[in-house]
Amino acid sequence: GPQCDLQGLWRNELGSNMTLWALDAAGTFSGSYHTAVAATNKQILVSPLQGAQQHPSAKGQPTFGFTVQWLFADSTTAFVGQCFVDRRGKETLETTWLLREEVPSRRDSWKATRVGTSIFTRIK
Ligand code: B9F
Repeated sequence: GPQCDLQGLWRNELGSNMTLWALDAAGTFSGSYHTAVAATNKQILVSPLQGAQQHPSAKGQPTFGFTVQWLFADSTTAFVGQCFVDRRGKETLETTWLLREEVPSRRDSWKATRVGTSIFTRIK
């Protein structure tokens, strides 16, 4: 079947946009993330991401992971997912994310992680 290509411009159900750059030979990649939501009064800044795709050459619907280093918050989000491609060649990234917020003490660690799912479709 057709290959699923991570490189490009993607949008999720929240309206967040991300750009993924071409993979290197090892399957690692970088990109940028522009979140549409933040739950903070701070100004949203486009933030860098770093990731890796599994078996970068062979198979058609690879798994991948990436982390976003937010430039406006003391927090980190990690996404894992899989790139699916349908018979018409339409690509979808099915992901699950963990958002770790910086908390002042270990006693607050229990409330520091959010989890969710997100679906990205290609816009370019
Ligand atoms: O809102 C996050 C943040 C961390 C500490 C203050 C603000 C940073 C942006 C996260 C964006 C998330 C969503 N956007 C998206 O596209 S990543 C997963 C979702 N998908 C207050 C404390 C922790 C969160 C809000 Fe904060």
